Amino acid sequence: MEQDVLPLQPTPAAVPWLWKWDELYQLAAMAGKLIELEDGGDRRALGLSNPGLNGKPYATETLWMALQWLNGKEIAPPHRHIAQASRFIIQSEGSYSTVEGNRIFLERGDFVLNPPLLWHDHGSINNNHAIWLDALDIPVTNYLNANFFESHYLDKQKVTKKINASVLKYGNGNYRPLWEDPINEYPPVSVYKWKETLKALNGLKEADEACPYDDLALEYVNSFNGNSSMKTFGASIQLIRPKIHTKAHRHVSSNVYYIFEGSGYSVIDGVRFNWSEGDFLVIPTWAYHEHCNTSESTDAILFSVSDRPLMQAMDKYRQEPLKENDGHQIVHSVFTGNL
Ligand code: GTQ
Ligand code: FE2
Repeated sequence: MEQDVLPLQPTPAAVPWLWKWDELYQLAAMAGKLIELEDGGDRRALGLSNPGLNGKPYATETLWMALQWLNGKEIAPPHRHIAQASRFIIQSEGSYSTVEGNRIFLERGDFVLNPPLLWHDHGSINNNHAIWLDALDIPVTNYLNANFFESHYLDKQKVTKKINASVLKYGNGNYRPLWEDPINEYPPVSVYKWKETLKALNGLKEADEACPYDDLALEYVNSFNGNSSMKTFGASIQLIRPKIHTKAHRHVSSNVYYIFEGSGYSVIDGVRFNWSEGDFLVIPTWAYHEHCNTSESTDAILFSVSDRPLMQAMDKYRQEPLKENDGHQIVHSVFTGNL
């Protein structure tokens, strides 16, 4: 049988890659100066373009990841699409996202959901610019030829609910107003506040249990059904304690990391990637990977997005540990940014 048709194992075109924060920040800030947002649902988003994907602006075969820059007092006009969207907030003091009339103010570390076909616009009420990491399933949607996109006739939605309504109504997502039926499709609260996430991470630290491959990691879940937050991808927050060096494994799912705090390195298929706050890292599907927090005293906190929920839904997910060398790869080079 032709191996192009039935390869022995996954053969990702996406390559392991690291984008440094300083470079990305400069590009995004320059885009903020040079590019005006226009009507028609426009966004100022810098898509992370994996060098293995022939110039496509995709981070992996399945994930669109972009740095979105919003200037102070600016409005990114309303639109909607079938693509599932989410954002992790890198910087924001006074910026918001309005989803179906529900305006939520955002702070650093918040994880925000935008389920399919819900109208959304973003804005900032003061002079501060905002920077978000957008994660969408655009590559999957386009591969399936399933995309729909529509811009709104208004230049911003009317706010029809109280500010921060979904947070006020559902709290942390563990409670449901008794007069409402469960909404199982997507989590009822459209934001996971950083304050809650940090509390959960600190709790896990006390729990005396850890994962050999990730140290302490929590997936953002739909608390009404236990599933991942989105259907085609999920997101996690991970804390690697000082001096922890995890074991290597590989799985059928690709991951994109954002280094929220701390510094260390990951080894991906034998190449060492040194990272620090603000960097982005791609781990392609089926690549061996392990992580190390090099600090003696501070935690490393990593946000990541994974297409694992999609793989699992289609019964394609597999995972295996590295068996040799006590579960650690042999490092043969250090990533320099050259292909
Ligand atoms: O903020 O609505 O990075 O629709 C890509 C597509 C952001 C958004 C992106 C989008 C958005
Ligand atoms: Fe959008």
